Amino acid sequence: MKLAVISDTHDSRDNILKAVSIMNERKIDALVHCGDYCSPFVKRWFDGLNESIKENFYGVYGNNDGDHVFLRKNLGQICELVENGYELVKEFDGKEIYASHMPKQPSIEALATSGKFDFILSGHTHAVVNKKYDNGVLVINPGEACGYLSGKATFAIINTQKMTAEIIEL
Ligand SMILES: [Mn+2]
Repeated sequence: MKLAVISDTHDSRDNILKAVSIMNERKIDALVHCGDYCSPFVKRWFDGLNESIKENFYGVYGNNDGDHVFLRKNLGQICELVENGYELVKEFDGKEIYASHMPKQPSIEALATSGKFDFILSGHTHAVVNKKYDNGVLVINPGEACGYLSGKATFAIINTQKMTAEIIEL
C-alpha cells in the first residue's frame, strides 16, 4: 500500500492544497501527519482529500499545535488524532508504524535498532530523512511541507511492501 507521510505544514495553505492534489492523483491508501499543523482551520485545506484517504488519516500533535481542543474538534472530523496526542503506534498493511513529532535522535536510533517497528516516522527538524537501517527498518522524516526553513517543501510516500520511501517536492 501507499502511505503518505507529511509534517510541519504550519498553515501553509498553498502547499497543503498541492500535497492533497498529489495524494489524490497518486491514490494514496493512508496518510500520517507528524505534527505542527498549527491552526485548527487547516481542516478546510485537507477537506479535498479523497474520502478513502480521509478514512485513513492519522495524526500526532507537534510542539506548535497549541489548541488541542479545537484541533481535535475541527480537524478531528477528518483526521484521527491519537489518544495521548503525541505517539501513534499502528499497523498498516501488516507493518508496524511508530510516529511522533519530535523524538530525540538517540530515541529514533533505539526504536529503529529494536526492530519492533518497521517504520519510524517523525517531523520537527524540517529536514528530510530517508534512511534504511541494516535490520530493514525505515526511518522517515518527510521534511517540511511548509518550506519555510529550508525553502524546499516536501512530503513522503512510502511503499509498505517494498519498504521504500519517495520524497515528493511541492
Ligand atoms: Mn515545525
